[in-house]
Amino acid sequence: MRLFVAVDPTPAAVQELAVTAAPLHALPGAERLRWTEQESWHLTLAFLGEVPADRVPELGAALAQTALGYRAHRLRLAGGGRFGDRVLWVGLAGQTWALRALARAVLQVTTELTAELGGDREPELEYHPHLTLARAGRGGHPGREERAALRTAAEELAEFQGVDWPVTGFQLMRSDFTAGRYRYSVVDRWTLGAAD
Ligand code: 3AM
Repeated sequence: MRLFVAVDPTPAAVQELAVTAAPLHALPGAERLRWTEQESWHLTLAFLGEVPADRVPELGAALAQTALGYRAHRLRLAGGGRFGDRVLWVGLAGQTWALRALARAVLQVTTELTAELGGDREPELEYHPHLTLARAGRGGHPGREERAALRTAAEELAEFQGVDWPVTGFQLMRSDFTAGRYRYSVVDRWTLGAAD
């Protein structure tokens, strides 16, 4: 199964972002973008790729151990931008160093397994915490309207400052490509366990 590890923003943070993002859907060309669904909004800590079901218990044990070593922290969804002409994202502010440390640890404990399995995990040169709002280009290169919509939406998000919310844990997610799109489901979840 295709797996990744992610943090979910709280419902209040999601709701606030939904209100902020709604007008972006009306921008010229925005209808050509593939907007992510509010129900699946997440912050990816690490993408693992294809992992056989019989390796999931050991993966879960390693992630459970990792969770024990990190503290709950607070984040805000803030700002926005784009990865090239492909991805529109919302950024993070607050205790982002804690999220980065957690992402680094998750990457470390999963690298041995993913390296052994091969797979298509792209090398992460730099971790850039973000929530993906929309993607451009179905298969091929995004067209002019899509690129313009992506650029304008990124500019509109630049000043966004969301509410403060707690990161209390993370989850192992499964990604299934069905009916023409990826659907995500939770495989397991762990609470951050380090004492203050
Ligand atoms: O939704 P975001 O951007 O947080 O981009 C994919 C998505 O992240 C990323 O994993 C998350 C769940 O699908 N992803 C997909 N394929 C990938 C790959 N081959 C990948 N990351 C790295 N290498």
